[in-house]
Amino acid sequence: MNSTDTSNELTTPPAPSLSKVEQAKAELCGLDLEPRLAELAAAGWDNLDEATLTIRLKWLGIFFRPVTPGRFMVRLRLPNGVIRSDQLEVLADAVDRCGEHGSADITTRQNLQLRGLLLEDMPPLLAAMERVGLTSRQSGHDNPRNITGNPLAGLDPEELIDTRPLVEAIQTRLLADGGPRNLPRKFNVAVGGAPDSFLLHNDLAFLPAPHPQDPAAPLGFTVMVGGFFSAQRNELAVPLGLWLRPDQLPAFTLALLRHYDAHGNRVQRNKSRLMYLIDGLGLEAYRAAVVAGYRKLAGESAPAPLPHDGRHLVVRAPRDGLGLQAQKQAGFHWAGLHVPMGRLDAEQMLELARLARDYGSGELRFTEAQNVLIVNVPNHRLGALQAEPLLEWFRLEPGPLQAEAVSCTGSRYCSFALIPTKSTAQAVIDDLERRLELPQAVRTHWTGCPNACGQPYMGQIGLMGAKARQEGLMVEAAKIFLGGSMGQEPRLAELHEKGVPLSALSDVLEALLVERFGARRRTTLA
Ligand code: SRM
Ligand code: SF4
Repeated sequence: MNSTDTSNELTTPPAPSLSKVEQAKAELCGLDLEPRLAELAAAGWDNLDEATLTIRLKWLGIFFRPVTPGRFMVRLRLPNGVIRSDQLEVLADAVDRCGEHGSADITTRQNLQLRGLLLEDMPPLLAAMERVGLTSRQSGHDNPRNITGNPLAGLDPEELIDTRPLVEAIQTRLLADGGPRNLPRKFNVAVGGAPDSFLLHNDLAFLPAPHPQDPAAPLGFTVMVGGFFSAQRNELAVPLGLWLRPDQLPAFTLALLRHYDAHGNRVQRNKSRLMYLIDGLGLEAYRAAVVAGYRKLAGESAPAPLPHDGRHLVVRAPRDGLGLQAQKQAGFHWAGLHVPMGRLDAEQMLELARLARDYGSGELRFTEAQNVLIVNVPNHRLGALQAEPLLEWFRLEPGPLQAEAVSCTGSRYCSFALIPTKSTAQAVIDDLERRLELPQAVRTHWTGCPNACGQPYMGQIGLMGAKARQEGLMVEAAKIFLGGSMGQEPRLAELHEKGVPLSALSDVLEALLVERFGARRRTTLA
């Protein structure tokens, strides 16, 4: 090597190396494990290499849980939160076989997770799911996650656009050949179909909006991009400046994901979410690149996305959908049942399936507030439905704090958790409802760590697991965030208290609810 070569070597920076996760993904895609699943299960989970166990299996929706080694979790995909009784029964059967280990959680993405499964349970479960039209494919890790939509789609007297076929069509396009297999990071997509806002924390959100030039034309969508929560940074999505017809959504989503696939950050995982890419390119250059990709995918003769000012029809905080509510179809109601902390056991799943079949059309919906709706109940069946024993536990009219309490998984199953989120939330809320009378529901979002799966910044009150010092000892605690609003002017909640020991949480929240939310202390406890 001559002297010039040496100087070049010193001045040229080394090529950035791929993160460990990227290297594992590049070696083998988790989807390619599917035909070998029975063989892997027979070998025993503790003989799997670490990347397969903790990364690749998530492409099949199978999650190793370090907190319950050997007992896996399966995360489904339920587009728009829709599920049928026969599908729920298949899942209930799988949970039931897990005995005391089995349970299921309704997630903050209108989805379901099953717990307590052994690796050898997976091949028969995935086959049984496929027979009834369910999949868990690409529901975790660096994949497009369950796509959310209006839980009241098709029933809602205030509906603007039925999101179900759109969400289905986007999922079908993304999971088909040519869809993304190795994104730089997770990716969240949501489609709004009513005036309710709960959309802007997604990487890509479609919000109903009139045609920019022709008010008489059917509604379409304005495109919002870059929303996300993480331990490092939290953002609401911003207008991309484009308007799409409903039939353009699937190809547009795929084009945007192909661009993200090609240009997202694969070196620093904590700088990989879409907003970082948009920051790097600038919104205009990003928009031009995505439109070019879309036109290539859809064909130059297909109509182009239209320029748009980002104005939309999503103007108020989401309804909770609970109780008996009249559908747009005369003579029918939906029944919105409150599921405490979104947790279900096999028996409750079977009961829900039966109620949906006996009283409704056999269809149920999950909401992002982790509740369930039984839909298409004829008016003359409402009285009998209300008398069902399950409704004593899954109430139509829960208390004002229960109704809108959302909680992530917490330390019972999640190794990131700093507190047992669901049991803490349940105990504190029970306590506060005994102590206080509230003039209206207050939305609390509970999350076990800064990953923010329980969407703490979206709540009027957000709570996040933390540690605090109390009498010289480190104890479990919660940060408190206030002021989240999902109405016409969406706003993320801001930090109010940085570490309230859990033992003091009821007292601190009681004072907050009295001072800021009009709560009155009961003279005798309820
Ligand atoms: Fe989440 C990672 C649970 C919604 C942000 N999330 C995890 C893991 C997989 C961590 C792990 O391996 O243990 C958790 C699994 C625990 C378990 O056993 O259940 C987990 N996330 C959940 C669920 C189940 C919470 C719930 O109880 O509902 C939700 C599943 C939704 C689904 O059906 O797909 C869930 N996670 C969310 C949301 C909310 C949303 O999507 O509306 C967020 C914030 C929004 C976002 O993603 O921008 C969220 N989860 C995260 C993050 C932080 C992402 C980041 O960019 O840093 C992580 C950690 C990560 O990805 O590195 C994470
Ligand atoms: Fe686990 Fe943290 Fe997500 Fe809760 S917020 S599920 S503790 S990763």
